[in-house]
Amino acid sequence: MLECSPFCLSDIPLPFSPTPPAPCGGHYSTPSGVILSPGWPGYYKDSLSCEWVIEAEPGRSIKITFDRFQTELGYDFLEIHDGQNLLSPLVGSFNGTQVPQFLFSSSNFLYLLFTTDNSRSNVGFKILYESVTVDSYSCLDPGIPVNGIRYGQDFSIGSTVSFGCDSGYRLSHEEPLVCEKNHWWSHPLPTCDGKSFQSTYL
Ligand SMILES: [Ca+2]
Repeated sequence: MLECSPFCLSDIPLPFSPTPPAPCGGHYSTPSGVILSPGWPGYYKDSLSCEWVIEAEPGRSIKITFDRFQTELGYDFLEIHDGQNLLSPLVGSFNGTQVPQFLFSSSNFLYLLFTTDNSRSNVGFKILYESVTVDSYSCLDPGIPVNGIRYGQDFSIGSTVSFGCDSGYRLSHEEPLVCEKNHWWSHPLPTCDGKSFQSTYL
């Protein structure tokens, strides 16, 4: 017989329910909102497979911003597809802490799939989304790297912007970003990496 002394934890009635933990997946169609990894603000569980679909009004796009992102590097992935389901083009498969500052859908749907393996967890993610209008002749503001600057203010199709870093920081890639016909930039926004990263090359 199971002995609980002085009492079993499960026997203690909660005076009221706290905020329920974030669900594994869902369909979101409000103009803006937040998607949290299941269990937030605690660690996510093992062996998850959670799907989210974000739907904006027809003719609009979805912008998502990564407010927090940390998963087990190499094993727990957030896949983002540019459309309604897993068959839509893959935007990226993110793990560890490497995510863009934000990204956009090219249609009014975005599909997210979070899969975790059977060991080791982390805090997961907090993603903000909003429905936005995309100008038919330009890309959206690509942002500016932390500790860096951007050269170029023209975001129209075919134009390029480039970046530099504050002294002591190194640009992660030098290629300028080109605004392509599909309203996407040709590369992700570079990062400005600090001195601690440089020392690994010396
Ligand atoms: Ca894991």
